[in-house]
Amino acid sequence: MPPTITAFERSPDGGKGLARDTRVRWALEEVGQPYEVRLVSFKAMKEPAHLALNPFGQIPTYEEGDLALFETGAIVFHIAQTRAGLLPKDAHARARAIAWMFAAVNSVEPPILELQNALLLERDKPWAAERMPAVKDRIRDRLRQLSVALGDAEWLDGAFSAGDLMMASVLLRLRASGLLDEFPTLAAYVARAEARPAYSRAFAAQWDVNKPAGG
Ligand code: GTB
Repeated sequence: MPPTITAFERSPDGGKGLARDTRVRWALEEVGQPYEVRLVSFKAMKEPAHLALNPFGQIPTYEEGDLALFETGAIVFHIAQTRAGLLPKDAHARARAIAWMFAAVNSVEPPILELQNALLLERDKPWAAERMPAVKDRIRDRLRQLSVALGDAEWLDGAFSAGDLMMASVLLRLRASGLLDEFPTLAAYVARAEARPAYSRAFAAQWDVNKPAGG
């Protein structure tokens, strides 16, 4: 039986690939693993059957045999560990690729989420405009550091890895803000990641679910 993931029945981004099932689809596509998708509504996500898979009532989840996982970092790590193609064989290179996966979700994604919250949830607060420059500067600090680490390399540490997959997925969410374009080497890095055939297949699969009727 192929693994089954969950995704939004209707993603709030209308299929721009920003919901987190895209990174799991992408990892599965990179390793050539067919998968099934169970679409869930916001209501169903908070019901016991889904909470048994993800205690936070979120997507995506991953089920394979008697294994059930949540958290995209853990899911992509599991896929990368159990199939060839997303982690180097050399033990040290593998450990460094895993470090980049953690860096993506633990060091780079948090300030980006702060921006999303500021834009979506705090826009009408009296202090929103005053806070925004600090929120953006915290992202710029991380992007500056990341662009130094990347330098003029194609990927973060040798060949494309699960570390790049997670990092590019996190950075993609910044595009609409214009902040990514302030760092041309990172914008080019994300564009290279998006040009991978596996990413295109993952994007197309989620678009198929979310595209406007008749689109
Ligand atoms: N840390 C978890 C992980 O990495 O798996 C975070 C999972 C998560 O945030 N899931 C979101 C969710 O289920 C969907 S991706 N939210 C519903 C809820 O909490 O009730 C976040 C997301 C949602 C919408 C957009 N968008 O519209 O652009 C982008 C990203």
